Amino acid sequence: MHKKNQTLGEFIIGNQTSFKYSSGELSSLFNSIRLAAKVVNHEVNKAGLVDIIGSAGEVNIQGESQQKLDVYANEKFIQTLINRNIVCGIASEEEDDFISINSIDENHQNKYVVLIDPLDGSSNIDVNVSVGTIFSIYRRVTPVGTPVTLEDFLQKGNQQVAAGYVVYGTSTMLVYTTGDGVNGFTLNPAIGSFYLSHPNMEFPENGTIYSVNEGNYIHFPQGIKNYIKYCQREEEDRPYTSRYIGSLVSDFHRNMIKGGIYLYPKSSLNSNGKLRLLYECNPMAFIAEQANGKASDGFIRILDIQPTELHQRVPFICGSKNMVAKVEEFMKEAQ
Ligand code: P6P
Repeated sequence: MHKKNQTLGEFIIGNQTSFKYSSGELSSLFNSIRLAAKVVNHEVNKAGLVDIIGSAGEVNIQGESQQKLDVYANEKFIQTLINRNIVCGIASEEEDDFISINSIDENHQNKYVVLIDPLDGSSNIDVNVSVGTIFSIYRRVTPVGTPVTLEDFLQKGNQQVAAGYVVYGTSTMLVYTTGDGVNGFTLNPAIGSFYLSHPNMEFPENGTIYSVNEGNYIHFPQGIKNYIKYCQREEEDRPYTSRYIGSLVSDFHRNMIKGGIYLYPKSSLNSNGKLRLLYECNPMAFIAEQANGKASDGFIRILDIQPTELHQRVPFICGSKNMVAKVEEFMKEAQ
């Protein structure tokens, strides 16, 4: 049930019954994410004014230099999640290992693990291009009352209880699912509230936008090369358009609204692609499927992949279901 101009808080309360776990816990989880999103949004929007642009001088486990806003966003999301006392563990792109969080009663009673990419697309920060936060939420699988373990984080994407992203673009939006469709909320910065602006978001089954870094073309598998040429074939009057922002959340968001496909395939440069399974591909795949879209590694469903490492990478093809199916056809033919 979606009422016009509903706030995010009202929406969460109004839809708690559709969340199969304790309603209060979901509200608390999303309240912490909502708060962190507002705080990070404030910093992102003034990045050009304050000396927080540029590397924090450190390098994260991915070997990428950490922009100060990366570090800031990471700290803000972790702190707000800890303060709500329902999370027993957090994994982040910016943290080498997962963080174990004890409950206030010190008896490890918290039930949820959260995995985040606190600021995806951060190389765009200092050129004023939109960036995003991605989050993925699971129930722990090890016994409550014991410290969280790596097993709690290495769950298949089809076990997620919620996932979402914040896109810091021309407006700031929070888009999420708890397994009952996808809804988008736009921040009114004047009063600091998110309002339901995009109820029941869905990928059109077909689209004409493809998003891929064609600079890597010669390194792609033959099936991907064949698909890109298929998109460009003029004799069949292909109305395709190439749009690649270099920020997954922004490309995904545009493709979900207009119809399109995002591809980050494996290549001779990256044997498993670049994107991380746990806190980029799985949450975006959950959202895609809940929005009538599709997400695969070119052969199998992203959400069925059994993770083996916290920061593992997978090839990622995601968007309008018929476009993803077409890529899988080309990959199969080229095998
Ligand atoms: P490339 C950003 O670093 C990111 O993880 C995604 O947001 C983005 O789509 C991709 O990498 C860009 O990578 O190699 O094309 O610059």
